[in-house]
Amino acid sequence: MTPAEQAAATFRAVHGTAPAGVWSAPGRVNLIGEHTDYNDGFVLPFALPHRLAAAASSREDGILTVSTLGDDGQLQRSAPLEIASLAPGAVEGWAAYPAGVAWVLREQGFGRGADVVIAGDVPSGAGLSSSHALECAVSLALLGLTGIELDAPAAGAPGRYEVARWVQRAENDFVGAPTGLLDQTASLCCTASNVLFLDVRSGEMEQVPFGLAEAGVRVLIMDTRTKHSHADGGYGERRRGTERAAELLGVKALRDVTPAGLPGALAALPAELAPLVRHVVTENQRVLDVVALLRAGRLAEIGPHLDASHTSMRDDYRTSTPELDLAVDSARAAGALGARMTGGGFGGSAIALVPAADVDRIGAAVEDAFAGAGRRKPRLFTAVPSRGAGRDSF
Ligand code: GAF
Repeated sequence: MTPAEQAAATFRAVHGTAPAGVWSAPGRVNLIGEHTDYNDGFVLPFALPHRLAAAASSREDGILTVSTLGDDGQLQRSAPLEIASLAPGAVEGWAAYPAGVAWVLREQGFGRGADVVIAGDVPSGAGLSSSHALECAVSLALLGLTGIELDAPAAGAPGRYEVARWVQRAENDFVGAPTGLLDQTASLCCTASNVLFLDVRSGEMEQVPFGLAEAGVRVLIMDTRTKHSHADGGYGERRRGTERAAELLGVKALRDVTPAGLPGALAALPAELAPLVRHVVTENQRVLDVVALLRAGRLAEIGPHLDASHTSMRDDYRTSTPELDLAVDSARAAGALGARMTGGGFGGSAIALVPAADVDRIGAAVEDAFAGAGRRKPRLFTAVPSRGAGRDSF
């Protein structure tokens, strides 16, 4: 069953009728460009084939109910939420994500009651953006129930990037996770076969072809199955550090520090902030370098930039973990062309660019390394760039 079929079937089981529609949104990996989004910089994600689907029907009483079918097959049901009374801090736990979306859409004039049932296959807590897939699918469902489809926009309807900004507001102000724009934009704006080159400052986007098969390579995703959450302190602390550094340097955001200006900036900063700035400035440049290689059809040559990105996150930004380092190091030792942690860090997943013929061998070497180190078996899979969020037939 597809996620859409599963969500529709679960909706029927819970509510006794077919849903009015099903909308779904993918998880993502970020190829490169980490912790650059909230510094007005560049990111380069692609959408996973894994999706969360929201089956939904309108309610006339202004109430939102949400049920989710978890990875473990268990159905969790939120308490009924009155949309008119939603306010930051009013809802806790997983239900805060869909409630935050209902809250932000109410603020935009789309405050309608609904029954929503979520199902799908984006691994949760793996740093692959399952929470944003959920938020984006629910946004599309609640908009869709008011007659607005992003793929066939009516006059005055929001664009995908605008919806991404609303989802960011839900996440920042309602859920309380101080995340940037990478994940929602990836889930809403990525397209099949491409990576999305996004300039967060201007909102400009380019779909850059990412022909893995033609280049004879694959992206191996290595979920370390270790904890990851951006509502926790480390992410916010890094973010505040970069904002403080920008303030001290007298720039709007670290995007304004160029590689040529980096030595001067580093000399002017306190020792604890300098490595954060070095990461952001060099990472922005690595995104530009990777995009240049991809535009030139040289995908198989991007590996050293992935490696440098990981080193920078491990040593300067300090968002890696022993498990992420183990995944990256063991994949490289077995012949990966490049590897790095992906997403916010503090657990979650790493990616490796591997020759197509070596996927199984490199995956087995990573598993052996985890077993040898007494770690939990990682979840490994390959993924191709897939379509962004949209309405499904079911
Ligand atoms: C998380 C956040 F949600 C993103 O906004 C981004 O900052 C990322 O960490 C790091 O690049 O996924």
